[in-house]
Amino acid sequence: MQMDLPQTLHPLPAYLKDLRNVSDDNITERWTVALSEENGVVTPGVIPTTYYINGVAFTGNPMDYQYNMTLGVIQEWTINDFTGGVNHPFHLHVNHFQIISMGRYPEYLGMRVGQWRNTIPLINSNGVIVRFIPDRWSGTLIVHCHMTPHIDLGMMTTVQVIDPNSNEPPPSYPSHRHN
Ligand SMILES: [Cu+2]
Repeated sequence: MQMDLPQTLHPLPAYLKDLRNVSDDNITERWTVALSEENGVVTPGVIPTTYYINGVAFTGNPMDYQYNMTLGVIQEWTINDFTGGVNHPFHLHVNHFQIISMGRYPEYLGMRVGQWRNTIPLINSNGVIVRFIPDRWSGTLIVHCHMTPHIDLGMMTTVQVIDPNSNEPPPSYPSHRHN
């Protein structure tokens, strides 16, 4: 059997623009994420009983969100891992993100700056930076460590994507964790 192989790679979907060189002035929505355990106390050799995202162990209430995003607006998330160095594969639902900085490790498990992923390993890394544009879908989505036992210990949270053009009235959000 003979078949023609493609000579060029398929282009990225239009919504996956290269966001590496976007100037700071054009980034209006930023979120800093801190992963921690046992209220910031790391005890070597001791398995934590609680993990936190920005000081909160997931309550189970999807309305207990931590961050608002606007549909179609560039997001920049800086992720810092203050846990004891276990791999926490940080996972975002719905949208892929582009890796802007890998933090401590320039490359890890084949992941490197410029790639689009929906999960990035955090090995006690600080200053991991990702960017993405929430595309098409608005509503509540979850962000969590992809180690399932860590979700059970609290390492999950929810964020919101708000559609500024929606005719729906905005849901009544709790006011205490708006960014
Ligand atoms: Cu984890």
